[in-house]
Amino acid sequence: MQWTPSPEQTRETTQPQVPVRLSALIKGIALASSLGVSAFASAGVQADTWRFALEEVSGSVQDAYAQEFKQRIEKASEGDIDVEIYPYGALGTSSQLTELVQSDAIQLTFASPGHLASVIPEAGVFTLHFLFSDDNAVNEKVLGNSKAIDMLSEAYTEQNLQLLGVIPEGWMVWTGNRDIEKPADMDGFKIRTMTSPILVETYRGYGANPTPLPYSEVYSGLQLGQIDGQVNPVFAIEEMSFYEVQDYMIQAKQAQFITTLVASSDFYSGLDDDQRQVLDKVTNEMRPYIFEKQEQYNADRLEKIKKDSDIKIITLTDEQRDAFRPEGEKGWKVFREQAGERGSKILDTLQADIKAAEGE
Ligand code: 6CS
Repeated sequence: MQWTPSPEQTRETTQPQVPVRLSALIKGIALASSLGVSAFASAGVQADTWRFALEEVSGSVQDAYAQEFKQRIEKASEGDIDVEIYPYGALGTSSQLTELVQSDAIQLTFASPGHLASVIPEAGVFTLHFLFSDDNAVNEKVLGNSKAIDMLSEAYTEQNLQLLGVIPEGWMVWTGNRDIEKPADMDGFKIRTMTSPILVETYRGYGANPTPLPYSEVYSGLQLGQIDGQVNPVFAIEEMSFYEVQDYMIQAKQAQFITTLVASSDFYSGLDDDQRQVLDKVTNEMRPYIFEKQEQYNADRLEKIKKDSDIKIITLTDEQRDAFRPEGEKGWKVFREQAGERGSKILDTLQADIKAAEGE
């Protein structure tokens, strides 16, 4: 089938645009500071405009979150705050978006641990294989109230980031130009991963040949045969058209895709009390909304993929999944080494909380 890029995909694959726009935005802000005026004012933007950048395109789970967040914030603040949404491709790659928040050029972004763990290794806990419950409702409950999140929050603060939410977006699903049903099938498999070294080592543990790339380069990498496969939730496999250039989709429930919502610590602590309360209230209340939404998006997009393509969809049995566990859990050791004592505590706490929640 001929692939026609959507306007969002065209923008996000036009790589040169990213650094140009990024540097223009940063330069504008630096110039404003040197002139002693508010960067927002110089850009013609009110001080209560919150710029919110996404790591995903329009129509994604992150976009659904941002659109609802915008409505709720604008309503709760009675027009005091305007939220401007920048879909993936408008400002930069995942890592660049985090840098924009850290430097206060924008106020909010999603920072997925699959990339962010390069800077905050503790965040890599969310990318570990066979850690989370097979029942995603259990995971959502744990992520909403585990003490592990408070410990993680400290690590974010050290990088001038305020952790505002931990959001599951669905099971990570392998796609490939070959079937993967047993660990030996991973041998030499050139799989695109997000850029965190913990993820890279996890896939090396399976015997695969991991290739870290930005999200925007995955489609062309698959199409040109530079990589054999990739891993992402179903909604993303559909909206980024990966399924059109792959022969197999393998559901192994080895990991959840979990993202984090962040602001800069300076921005957060500089908010007046009313605005901070609005932000905290809205981010708390968004949890059930986005959990339901991601389930619906993943289910609907799976049906769309089945209808629109002849990709073979394979769901591994519990026995088949068990064969992957020992290799998959090699990543845990790498995580403990890279994330140190605090990281190990976060992992132990999460694991205990998941077990306890499964027993309830
Ligand atoms: O694979 C990635 O890089 C991206 N995947 C998703 C579903 N969201 C953002 C992330 O950067």
